[in-house]
Amino acid sequence: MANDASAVSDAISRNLDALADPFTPPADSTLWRKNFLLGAATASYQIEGAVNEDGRLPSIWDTFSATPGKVLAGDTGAVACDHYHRWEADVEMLASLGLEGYRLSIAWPRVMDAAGLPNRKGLDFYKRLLNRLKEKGITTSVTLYHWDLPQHLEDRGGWLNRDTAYRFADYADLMSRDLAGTVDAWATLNEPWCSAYLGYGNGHHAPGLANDRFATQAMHHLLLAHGLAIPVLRANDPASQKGIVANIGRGTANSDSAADQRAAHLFEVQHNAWILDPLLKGAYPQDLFELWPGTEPLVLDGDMQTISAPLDFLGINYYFRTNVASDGAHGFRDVPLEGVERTQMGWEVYPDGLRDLLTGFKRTYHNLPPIYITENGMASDDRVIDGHVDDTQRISFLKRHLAAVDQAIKAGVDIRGYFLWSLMDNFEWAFGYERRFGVVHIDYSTQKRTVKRSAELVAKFLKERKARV
Ligand code: IFM
Repeated sequence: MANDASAVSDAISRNLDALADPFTPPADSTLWRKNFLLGAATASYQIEGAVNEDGRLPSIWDTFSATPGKVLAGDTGAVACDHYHRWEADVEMLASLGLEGYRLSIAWPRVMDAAGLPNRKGLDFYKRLLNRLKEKGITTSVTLYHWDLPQHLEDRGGWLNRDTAYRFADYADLMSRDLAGTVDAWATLNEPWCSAYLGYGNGHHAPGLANDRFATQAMHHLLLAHGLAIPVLRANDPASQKGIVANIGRGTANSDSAADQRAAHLFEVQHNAWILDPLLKGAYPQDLFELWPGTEPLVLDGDMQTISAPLDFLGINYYFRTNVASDGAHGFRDVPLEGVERTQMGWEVYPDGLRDLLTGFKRTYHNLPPIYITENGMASDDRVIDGHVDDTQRISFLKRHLAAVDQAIKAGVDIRGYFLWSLMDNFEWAFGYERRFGVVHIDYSTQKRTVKRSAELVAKFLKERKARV
């Protein structure tokens, strides 16, 4: 494995200077500022594998992916990128690419047993990983919950059970006591919209329940979990930044009609305001309950205050836009546009959506915290040919989205960094291994890592930026 790592870093250095460059940002881009953090992101269940090792308990994704018909081709995260065993080579690869930040998540079922006691072996894995990242000078951003809920908590109702929020605060307590000093930024949750809506609203993700009322209640408990964890993280690890990561979606109207304009507004209420309003305004958007009448969650006194505790940063994940029209009742329906550029996921490539949402949030939320783009990237059907992966569409995608970030910064939005999704190809949830989001290619039969051209170009830019006085 060590040889693997040095072969990868030798190849990176050999290739760097020789590359023609369709990626480097223009000279006036704010991305040349050295304090703009450029890194890559992953998540535990998507890369680690080793699901039965060192005392890790089952998660809802082990259960869900083992259920026939839930994941494309019956794929599971049992082995994934085998990162649990190959983490040293993977850190070496990150460092040789010159990536300045790494966003990872901790698998809750790996570090805590059903009685709430620490699992030392699991904790030590993250401790070794984070220490090594710090030794390499890489900024560490740790997400506590990227969807792998311990199955024993789901068996007691999962995010429909208010108690899960308190169990999450215990977990945050344990992690931040143990890992304090190795983490630069803690994010409580990744994309609560996906956990609540895909997990409990339409059932496309674990645990696979489908009921709008469940979705709003699960969201409330997720946000409560976040709000309960923030003061715990502050007390245990005062030097680090604390925040949360939200996925956001751009909705555009299919026509100028008032009904379609309203539909686009409702789309963004459902995707963005549902999460951002409680966090930043301390209230759910009432329009949400026009879309889903009768789904108001049970909210106890003080909850909204807990949820809207000040944040040090807001993580934003952005991928695509959705064009919508009125559904003729009180909602919206997708109207896919013809002739637009799409990715392997079928998602439209629409960088302006990122800029427009960010500048819109700055207008809407007067207390908008500093922002990190915690995920942005695309899937393509990448193949290794003669030892190379020429992921042209991704190079152009990244360049255009980074330009959108630059525009938002110039329009006054405080954006501090950007993490590519993802460092490496990985288990793309219900789509299994078919969809490749990495800037590093994984051959799942050999676990060979091949740095894609996009990663080489990012590395070249970072090297040039570093060399500037
Ligand atoms: O792979 C996911 C990630 O886990 C969460 N955000 C979106 C990515 C692409 O679908």
